[in-house]
This record gives sequence, structure tokens and C-alpha cells, in this order.
Amino acid sequence: VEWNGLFHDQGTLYDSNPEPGATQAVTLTLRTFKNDITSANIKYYDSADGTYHWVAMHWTANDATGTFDLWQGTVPASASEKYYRLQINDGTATAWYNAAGITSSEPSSGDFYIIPGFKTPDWMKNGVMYQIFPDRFYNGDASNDVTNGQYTYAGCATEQHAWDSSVVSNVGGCNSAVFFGGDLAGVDQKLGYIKNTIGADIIYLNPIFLSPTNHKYDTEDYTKVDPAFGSNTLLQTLAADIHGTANGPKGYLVLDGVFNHTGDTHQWFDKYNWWTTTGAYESQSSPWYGYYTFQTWPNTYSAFFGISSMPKLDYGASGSAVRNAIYGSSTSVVQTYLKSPYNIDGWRLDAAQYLDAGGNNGSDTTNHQIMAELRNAVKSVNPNADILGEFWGNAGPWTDGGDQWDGAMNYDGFMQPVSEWITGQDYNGNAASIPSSQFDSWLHGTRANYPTNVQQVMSNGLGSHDVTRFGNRAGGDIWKTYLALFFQMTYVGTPTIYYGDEYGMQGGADPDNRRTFDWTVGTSTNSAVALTQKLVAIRNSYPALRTGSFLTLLTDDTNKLFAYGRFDATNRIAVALNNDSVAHTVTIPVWQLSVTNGSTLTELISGTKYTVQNGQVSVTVNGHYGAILAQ
Ligand code: ARE
Ligand code: CA
Repeated sequence: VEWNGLFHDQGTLYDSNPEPGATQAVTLTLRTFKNDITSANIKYYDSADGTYHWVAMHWTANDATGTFDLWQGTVPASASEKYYRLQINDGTATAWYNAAGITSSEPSSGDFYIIPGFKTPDWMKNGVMYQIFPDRFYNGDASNDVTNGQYTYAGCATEQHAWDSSVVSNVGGCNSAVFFGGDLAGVDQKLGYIKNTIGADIIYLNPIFLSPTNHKYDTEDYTKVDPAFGSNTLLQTLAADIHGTANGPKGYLVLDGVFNHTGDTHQWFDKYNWWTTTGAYESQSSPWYGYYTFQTWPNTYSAFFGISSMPKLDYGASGSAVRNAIYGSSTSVVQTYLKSPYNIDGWRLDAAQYLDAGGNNGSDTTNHQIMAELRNAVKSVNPNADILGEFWGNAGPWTDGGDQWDGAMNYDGFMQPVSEWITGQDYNGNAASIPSSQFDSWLHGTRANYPTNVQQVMSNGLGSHDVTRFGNRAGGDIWKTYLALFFQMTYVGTPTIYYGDEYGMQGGADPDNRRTFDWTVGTSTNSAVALTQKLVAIRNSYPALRTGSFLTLLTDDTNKLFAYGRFDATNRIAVALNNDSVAHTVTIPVWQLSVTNGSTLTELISGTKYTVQNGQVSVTVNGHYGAILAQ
């Protein structure tokens, strides 16, 4: 079997029903070199009966260029989850093909998924997300700025702003110097920048509810937007403006759901007796005593990473008061903001792996049950709402059953490999470098962790508020940002721009990764912003870049090159990336995309046209730059 001719994935060219319902059969297509094989089979595991089933594939057609044969077989409809691999025979040898790759002996993991009834939001598949740390983006209303002493807070720790050593202030918010005045009015006023200049349509806001810190991960009141950020009415206005088309395309709003823990100033806990009611810390007969886990009341209790200002919620059993308050009832936090008059479009679930009963940090079995209940609650209010989990490794246990999250922040399958390949550092800024071939195999392996519709809604960022800035890791070399943008906007998953990354903002670890947005740099005349705009526009105009198949075309470790195809029934696109600091001519085997000799491919940034010869095109790509060739 000639492995180089084999291809199958769950793009629409090779899968008749990427998100099937329980009554829809799925016809799968396998591509092989013409006349290469004698038979092929789908071998699938059906969770309904716990056994493997075989479906013989049959020859159906040739591709348009006559290079390939197409074989098909159909997995019958049913409601049960299935996993499949393909067995391919040429009379002498056998090859196996699944999401993890091609092998000569049968694989034991990495199969493709069929999960009837599991849909991830189309707007997330097709969108570009812009992540904002609200205090640092834009001050749209100076009248709500935090003043000295406004927040009294017992958990003050000194924070030094690495970018300006004259500013030494407190994470706890004891001092106004740590607040920079950014707010929801600021986001609203800059929608034109986000939607038109960048072209992003999904806005993800770090926490916005009342809390004494600038990051607001220690919630004091889920029912109130922090007054330094605005008001609940302003949140409604912002959501409506994001949804509207006055500033660009219709948009979507995702909020940060911090539900593993509250702040210690929350009414339910009330460590400092700020509330007239009695919190769990104040009395064992508090109505909320059972909301937390005390080892020795009141001072020893389960908390996020042992940080006492973040006491962990105890989710108890199904139907518990905490479950109802957070997501289970129609007046719960989760449901309230999904409904009118807010109508937010999704929740990013903070520290989602730890939610549980009894303060065990997710090590008991309740976490997945809680997540499944939370999904049901979210989807019952809005079936198109997105659930984006925060997890730093393989999030498969929360996505692959189709019953918990839609997707996750893609630290493991995007941010880390991109960082190591392009900057030679991991996302924490430590030396770590990988060649192109390893970059490719890392990506392949992490894609295989997820069903295709999950891959397509993974949040792919170059950085976040928890890691060093990409611009820092790139040593201030803006060309590395250019290259990263080429990849981000042409890869599988929702591109997520952490505010400022579009112009290579500098900054080390938390809190230095949360510098204020520089509005003199972040303009359409900035070269990186202008490139972002172009690349986002390209992504937005080619569905193949969002939901098309992905096929590696070449890796070259010596010249630091990587090329791949994104294609569907309408377009065939080849992307070439040059991770070297000097220009290289890349000869791309576009025959792999069934592009015919003599046909023309257009490079979408420059407009240059290339003619396909011998199944290839040769393109000269600048150092730390890319080329996108489309037909
Ligand atoms: C603040 C200071 C820090 C200081 C810390 C402790 O800024 O410098 O070290 O306090 O005193 C929020 C704020 C932070 C704040 C923190 C604690 O944003 O600024 O730190 O609260 O008050 C793990 C968790 C993951 C978590 C990351 C940070 O699994 O959930 O650590 N991320 C979320 C948010 C954060 C937020 C919180 C959780 C708390 O995105 O912004 O912090 O609500 C590996 C592991 C991961 C681990 C990761 C990073 O890869 O696999 O599990 O993530 O490393 O450590
Ligand atoms: Ca303000």
C-alpha cells in the first residue's frame, strides 16, 4: 500500500455527515493512489454493543485529476457513539489508517469519532476570537476608575510592574495603582477596532463580576458587573452592540465563568464581615456553610491552589444548592447571562477540571457529572451557546463523549507547539525548540485527541493572561509574530487573539502579560495589525480554512519549512510557512490536493499567480513569513 496516496479525515469531502443525528448514516470516503489497493474496510467499535463491526468499502470513483481512487463505505445510523479506523489491503500488505496516522499493524488508539447528536457551535467554528483583560484594554469612562482605598482587601501582595519599575502596587487591590481604568465602555467604544480593523467577531472577556482585584477571579458577587467596569445595564448594551452589525459583522460574547471557587469576600463566605448576612466563614450555622469544604472551621478550607482568598465551592450531589445556584436553576449564574436581556453566547469555564464535591480538586468522579449537567443547563437555554473549558493538557475526557465541553483552550495542541517551533521557547519562556517535522507530528497527535467538530472550536491563542507574551518569547522580532499569524489564521480551530498579540505586545509572566493596550501602536497602519486584518479576512472568506480537511504537504527540518493543504469541495488551499530567518523557495506538492497541471493558484497576500507544473508550485517565501495559495 502506498501510504503517500492515502487520505481520509472528517472534512466534508471524506465524510458525508460530520455531525450526524441518531438517524443519519455516515458515508466515509478513503483516497488511495489509482489502482493501488484491492480492498478496504471500515472497522468500527460500537459503544451500544461493545464490539467491533466491519463494513466493506467499495471503489466509487477517481478524483478529478485521475491520480487517485476513491473508496466508500457506510456506517449505519444509530444513536450510539462509535470509533473507527480503516483497514487497507493491496493483496500483499495491509495498512491501517486512523486519526493518529498510518501504521502497518493495527492501532490501539487514535480512532476517528462518530458521536450522533453532538454539535459544536457553528459560529465558533467560523469565527475569530479576541480576548480582553478588561482593566487593561481601554478606559471608556474615567468616572468609574478605581480610586485609592476604594477596595479594602486583606489579601494584598506586592506586585511590581516589570515594564515600569516605578509602579509598585498590589494584586489585592489595596492601592488604586494596580487598576488602569479599562472597562466595558472601553470595549464598546473599541468594537470598530475589533470587528473592522482586526475582523474578529467573538469577544472573550476575562472576569467582569464584582471583585476586589483587577483580575476578578475571586468573585464577590456573580449578580453584579464590577462598578469599575460598568454596570449590568452596560453589559446588556455591550452584548447588544457586539451582536449588532453597526461596527462590523454580527458578533458573539463569551464570558469567563469562575465557578470552581468564589472570592473570600463573597456573601456565601464573607471572611471580613462585609455583608450583613452571615457567611460560612462566620458561622457554622450560616445558610451557606455547606457551600465550602472546611477541614477545620473556620481557617482551614479547600481553596484554589491553596490560595485562601479563593475558597473552593463544594458542589455536593446532583440537585445541591450550589449546583442550582451556579447552573441548575433558571435563575442560576450560568443561565441568567445566557438569557435576555444579556444573551451572552458562551462561557469559558475557569479551572474547570477542579469543580467537584468535597474539595478534592476533581479527583473524585463528580467533576464529569457536574460538567455534563452544566452542558445540559447551557444548551437548554441556548443550544448554540459555546462551552469552552480551561485545560492545559489533552481535554479529551471533557470533549470526546460529546456530553460536556464543546472545546477547550488549546495550550497543548496549539500554543505550545507554535511557541516552541517559532520562538524556541515554551509558553513560560523557557528554552524549548522543535524542528518542523516534530511540529507537524505534535499537531497531528493533538488533533487526534478530539472529534473533528471539537478540533474546529478549540481556542487557538499565541498567548493568554496566564503565560508570557508571544512577543516576549519572540524576543521582540515582529517577523515571528507575522509567521505565527499565518499559521493561526490557516489552522484548524478558532483563532484567539489575546489583546495586543496582534502587534507583538511585550510582557513576561503574570502580571506582566497584562500590560495596557497601546492605542498608538494598535492601529491599522501598524504592519502586524494590517497583516492580521488581511489574514483574518482571508480566513473569513474561505470556509476551507475553517472547516476543510487538513493534509500535511511537506516538512523540511534543514530549511525550517512546513506546508499543508486546507481543502473542501469549493477550494483547495496550500499554505507554506518559512520558519527560517532567510528566504527559501518552497516546492509544494499540490498534486496531493488534486490540483491539475496548468491550473493557476493565487497567493492571497501578494496576489501573485502561480501555474502548477508536474503537480507542484514553487514559491519563494521570506524568512518568518508565509504564503497562502488558493484555487
Ligand atoms: C496571583 C499572582 C501570581 C501568584 C498567585 C498566587 O498574579 O503571580 O503566583 O496570585 O498568589 C487568577 C489571577 C492570577 C492570580 C490567581 C491567584 O488571574 O493573577 O495569581 O488568580 O490569585 C493552573 C490552573 C488554571 C489556572 C492557572 C493559572 O489549572 O486553572 O494555573 N488558570 C485560571 C485563570 C487564571 C486565574 C485562575 C485560574 C484562578 O486563567 O488567570 O488566576 O481563578 C500547568 C498545569 C495547569 C496550570 C498551568 C499554570 O500546565 O497543567 O493546570 O494551570 O501549568 O500553572
Ligand atoms: Ca474606567
